[in-house]
Amino acid sequence: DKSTTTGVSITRLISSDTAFDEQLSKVLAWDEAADHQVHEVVKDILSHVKGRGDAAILEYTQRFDSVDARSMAELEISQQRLIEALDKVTPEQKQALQTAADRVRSYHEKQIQSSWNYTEADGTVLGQQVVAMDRVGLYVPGGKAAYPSSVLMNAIPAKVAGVKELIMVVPTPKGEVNELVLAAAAISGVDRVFTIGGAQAVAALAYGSETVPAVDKIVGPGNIYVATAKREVFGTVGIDMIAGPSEILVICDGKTDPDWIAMDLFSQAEHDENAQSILISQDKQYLDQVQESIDKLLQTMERKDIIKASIEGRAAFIQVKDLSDAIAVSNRIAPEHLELSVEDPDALLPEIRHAGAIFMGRYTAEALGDYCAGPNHVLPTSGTARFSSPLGVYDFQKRSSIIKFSADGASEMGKVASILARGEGLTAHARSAEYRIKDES
Ligand code: HSO
Ligand code: ZN
Repeated sequence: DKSTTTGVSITRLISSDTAFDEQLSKVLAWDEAADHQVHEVVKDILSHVKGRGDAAILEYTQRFDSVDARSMAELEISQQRLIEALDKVTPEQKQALQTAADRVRSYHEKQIQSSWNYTEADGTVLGQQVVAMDRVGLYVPGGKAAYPSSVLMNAIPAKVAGVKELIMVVPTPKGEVNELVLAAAAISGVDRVFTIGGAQAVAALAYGSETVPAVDKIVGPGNIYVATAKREVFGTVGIDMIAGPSEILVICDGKTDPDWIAMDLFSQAEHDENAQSILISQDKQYLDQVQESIDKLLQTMERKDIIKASIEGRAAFIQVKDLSDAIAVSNRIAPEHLELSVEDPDALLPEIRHAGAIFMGRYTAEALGDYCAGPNHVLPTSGTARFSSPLGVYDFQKRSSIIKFSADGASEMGKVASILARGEGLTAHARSAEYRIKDES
């Protein structure tokens, strides 16, 4: 059902309806257009960059971004230029970036994993050594989709993890640079920046060229060409998760100012037409009030066309029996962002099973988390919070197992390994282990 009391029409569901499950599945359904043509174009770009390096990157950048550089060197932004960006943004912007960066850094420092080991009675030592990746590439979209906040959210965890070299790529269509993006890169300690984008930038990072060093992992959001290229180079390099449209789910007990909730829903809706905003409440009248706020506030929004398209296309208001029913529905959705706009969010928290980030209480707007609370804003979307986690320091660290046998340990375990190896028909394994078994005669 679409309720059209006024301007904006919003899908309404009731959790006790027999068809609810089916209706909810429809609301959540999200087809990522698997575009065959895009795939072909991307594969072509990847192979050209792999084969011809700088020359190909340069050609694509001239063609797609209308940048008339004659050498790759012209497409690198110096550290000096990054520092200058800090003076080109306003002092308030610089301060706000700095505050956000400090908070993001402090939060992520808590995520650092350490190496560990333990010693067995016979002196055998077992452990795990944690090491940062050597080199990471950060993709930053150009133009309107360029979020300086995303530079902080991707770059800072990598640097906190101890990544030695962080290489950022950002397209600059018609040569236009985004000073806030450069300022964010300066503040977060990005080591090198190239003004390249698209599949050709992903290829440059994955394969390396004369000028662009090959990285071990590529992170950061991008358009369909970038996402397709990242999928394609996965295996040669690591990649982060590929993000779907942003989502917010608000559970409200009906006592938060409806304007606040309407604006929280808008805050995701304004990202793009496919973003999803869901409101759950046990109070039908409250849902009506938020609908009224939406109709009233929409007219005042700069991005009202995007918001309207997102709300009409993908939003839903769900009426439930009570708060525990609300949690059950939310767990089924596994939202990227979950706001618990209720009196006692701590009482609900233990019941939450799946959500990228949980925003507790009426004061905690998702927008604060998007910019400066400290936790990462790169979060699992499209229900993937069932099995994945926010971007973090752990995504830039890897682990090696450590095994150090004492003579006694090797003798004891040699017997076990030998039996298992012979069972598998692997005689070299067995004899390798048996050499270390002590002669007990
Ligand atoms: N809400 C976005 C992150 C963001 N918001 C960047 C504003 N700028 C992630 O879902
Ligand atoms: Zn946002």
